[in-house]
Amino acid sequence: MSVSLKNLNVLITGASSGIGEACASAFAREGANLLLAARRKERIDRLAGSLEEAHSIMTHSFVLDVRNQQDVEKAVASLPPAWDHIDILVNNAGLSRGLTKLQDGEIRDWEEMIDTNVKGLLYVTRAVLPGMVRRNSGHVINMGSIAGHELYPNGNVYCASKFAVAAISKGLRMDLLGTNVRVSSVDPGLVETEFSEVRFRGDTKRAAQTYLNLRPLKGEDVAEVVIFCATRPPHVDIAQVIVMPTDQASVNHVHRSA
Ligand code: NDP
Ligand code: 8X3
Repeated sequence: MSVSLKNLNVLITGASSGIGEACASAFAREGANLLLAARRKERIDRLAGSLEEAHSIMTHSFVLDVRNQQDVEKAVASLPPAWDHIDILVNNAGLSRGLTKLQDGEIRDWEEMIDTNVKGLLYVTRAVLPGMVRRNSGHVINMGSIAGHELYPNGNVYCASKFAVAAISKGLRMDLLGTNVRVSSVDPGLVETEFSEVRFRGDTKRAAQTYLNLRPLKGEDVAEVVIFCATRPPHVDIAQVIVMPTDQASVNHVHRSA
């Protein structure tokens, strides 16, 4: 039986686009109050306003670059009084940069992926988790990827960053054993978002090739899985979910209709 998310406080990183934005809408529909974080302020402000109006929930949006440890710590420590605790953390902020053989790789691309997908996720978790442990209640939902289970040519550092997320999720479950704090890893295959545009630095034509002639997942499909994890009864922890488009059998096997 599912449990209610009404009036729970949910922090979503990377809420300005794609899967994070879809998660925000899905949690809002469930009546949760939302802390929305990303770097693009206008987007999260707009999203916060529209979700507040549509669902009569509380929201607080704030600019956050998860790569900056001090900013992360300060942002979590200085939340307004109404947000004195976080019930659910959705560690979604992440990105890929480039698709290049390792021997030709751009060091700054590697740094950005590792700083965001691995270190950023750790910084946010480190800032939020002690409160959950203190209250003996909470749920960390990490956005992993099929790229954290399998490798594809030229995916090297992005895949490594998602393998790291898988390791962090598993390790966290061990470290939290004996508490009521849950950890889930939601690991999608191809989802059509701004992900590929970011990977190819605004080359929309190349980005579109990624999803050409197949039916990718939508952000909403992944958000539904996140909500499923979050609404299980307290004794149930969905540790890991791999969610793929029907047209994708592995990172290297995709069915394109033409
Ligand atoms: P989008 O590019 O649409 O969204 C990425 C989000 O991450 C944006 O809201 C962006 O916000 C935020 N973000 C990026 N860097 C930072 C940063 N330094 N600090 C704070 N926020 C940041 O892509 P997706 O929605 O697809 O990606 C979301 C997550 O899902 C990522 O972790 C990705 O690895 C993962 N994923 C994606 C898949 C896909 O096929 N699309 C498949 C499997 C997993 P802003 O730029 O405003 O800061
Ligand atoms: C994103 C999925 O296969 O494009 O994590 O790397 S993939």
